Amino acid sequence: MLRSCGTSFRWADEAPAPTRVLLVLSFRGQECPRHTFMFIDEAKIRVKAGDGGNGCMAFRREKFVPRGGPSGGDGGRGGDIWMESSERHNTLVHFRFNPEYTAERGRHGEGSKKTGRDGEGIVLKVPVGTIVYDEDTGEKVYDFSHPDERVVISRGGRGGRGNAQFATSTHQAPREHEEGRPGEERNFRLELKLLADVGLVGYPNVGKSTLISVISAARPKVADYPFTTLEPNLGVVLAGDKGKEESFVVADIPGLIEGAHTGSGLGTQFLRHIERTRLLVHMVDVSDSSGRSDVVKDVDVIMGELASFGADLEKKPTLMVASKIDVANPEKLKKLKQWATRKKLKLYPISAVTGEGIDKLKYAMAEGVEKVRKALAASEETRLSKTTA
Ligand SMILES: Nc1nc2c(ncn2[C@@H]2O[C@H](COP(=O)(O)OP(=O)(O)OP(=O)(O)O)[C@@H](O)[C@H]2O)c(=O)[nH]1
Ligand SMILES: [Mg+2]
Repeated sequence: MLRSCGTSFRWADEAPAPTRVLLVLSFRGQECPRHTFMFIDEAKIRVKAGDGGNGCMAFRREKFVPRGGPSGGDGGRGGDIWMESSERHNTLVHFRFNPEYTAERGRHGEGSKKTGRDGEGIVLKVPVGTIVYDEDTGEKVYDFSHPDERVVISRGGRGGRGNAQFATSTHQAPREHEEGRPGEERNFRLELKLLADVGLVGYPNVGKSTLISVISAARPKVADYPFTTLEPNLGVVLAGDKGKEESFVVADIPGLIEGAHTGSGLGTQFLRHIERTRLLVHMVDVSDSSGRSDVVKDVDVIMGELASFGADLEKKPTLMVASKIDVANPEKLKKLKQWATRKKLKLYPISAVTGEGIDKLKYAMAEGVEKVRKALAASEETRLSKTTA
């Protein structure tokens, strides 16, 4: 099953702190201003660590053991709440569906000096790059800059002592026992600078913004003229079965035209926003609305512009998409298919209007992102094992 999700981003000027001004913007139906910018994904969560179990008040009563003495056990500790950075996550979107977490409480102590079991802790996974703030004080709690970092963000309550603990030589039948301490309850704000995983490229008007608007909650302006998009738009896409969704970030950037690297159209300056993406989706309009007759030339022009940007963009893993197939010119579609077969590339024909091919493309994007993610993790592991050897 595929689902897209609702989300909003914060937009921030990239001026150095402390002059940095943060604005809260929902990108629904809004165009972002012309600045150098970054997108910030944000989530608020409430956590409650487990309460400690109560200490028990009991006395040993057994045949042949007169005055057996106090035997109340201690309560168990409440579970802690941890946060761990993970490379498998790259957005905070999972916290929007599940903003509250409560760890298990410790079991109460029992007679025969039995200590209660400790409560289970909870580990919340966050993407590398997440900064955690205490929502109530505004204080920065932690900055996850590396994978597999783990910190306690909320401590479980201590278990109360049972009456056995209060026995002394002069106080041999204590009735005192303690209640467990409550677990910490805290509110956090999580912030993550979003990097796009997938970049949409192609001529103006091929349907890039329309595609991002049907696969994510981003609502960029869509119109039937070139250069509708003047600034990149980001959208978070969820793909996979409910509860096990993978999320990834897609960037829709202004269209490219022949000579963009020399400044034609809006130039190639926006390509820097997709320099660090893991995958490109190259969209080719196969309808007659493009006004161009040769789809293969369209592909070559865009590839040429990507190559002249100089960041190896043309070598990135790329999914080829034939857009607007609901109004396709059959000749153009056939020609693009033949070209893709010759190049041993898979072509994804889609229509953002009828929805045809959209789910398939979404799965392919998720799969592509995951593949590159795994390859990067493997090469990082090899690098680390070499440096430690
Ligand atoms: N029939 C049809 N029209 C589409 C489809 N996708 C997009 N369009 C139309 O094509 C036009 C351009 O769509 P946009 O999404 O703005 O194109 P873009 O690639 O973002 O364009 P720029 O922002 O100018 O680069 C709009 O009028 C859309 O409604 C489609 O699948 N079928
Ligand atoms: Mg657009």
